Amino acid sequence: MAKFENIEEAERNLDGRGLGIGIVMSRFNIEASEGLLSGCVAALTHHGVDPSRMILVTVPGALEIPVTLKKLAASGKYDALVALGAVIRGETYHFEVVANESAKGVMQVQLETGIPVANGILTTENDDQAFSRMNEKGRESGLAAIEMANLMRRLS
Ligand code: INI
Repeated sequence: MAKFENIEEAERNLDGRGLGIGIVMSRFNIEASEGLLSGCVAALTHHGVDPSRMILVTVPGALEIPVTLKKLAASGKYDALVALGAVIRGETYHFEVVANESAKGVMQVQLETGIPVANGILTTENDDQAFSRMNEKGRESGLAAIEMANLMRRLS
């Protein structure tokens, strides 16, 4: 990124050492969720997050993710959280409800608690789209969690 003289910049920091990360994963559409999880955990460990500082909590569906995130945030043990799940239009007529409400809940948790939450809940038309995006989306979510955890520390 361009440097501007005389302006302090909070640079992107992807050093995961010393961070506690909580992952909440929906078991609905489990194959896609597990693909998300493997991309996410690979990114976290690659960037130095110690597996002993991670927790994985699974819930029945995406609508149960926000309240679980809120509980983890309240524990004070985690610097950032990750929400993982797949909401697939082909599977349900209330796709919009599940997709919109889970995203809204994730946003609400981070704003209410101040603990950043990376939103790795995929919303797709069908299984194939979910399978082709799951690895990269999981990876991006892990990186976002590390970056935001470090940014929150830097700005405190
Ligand atoms: N939950 C998901 O995580 N993905 C979906 O695609 C989905 N669909 O298709 O309905 C889904 N529904 C379940 C929902 O999240 C709750 O678990 C359920 O309504 C019970 O509260």
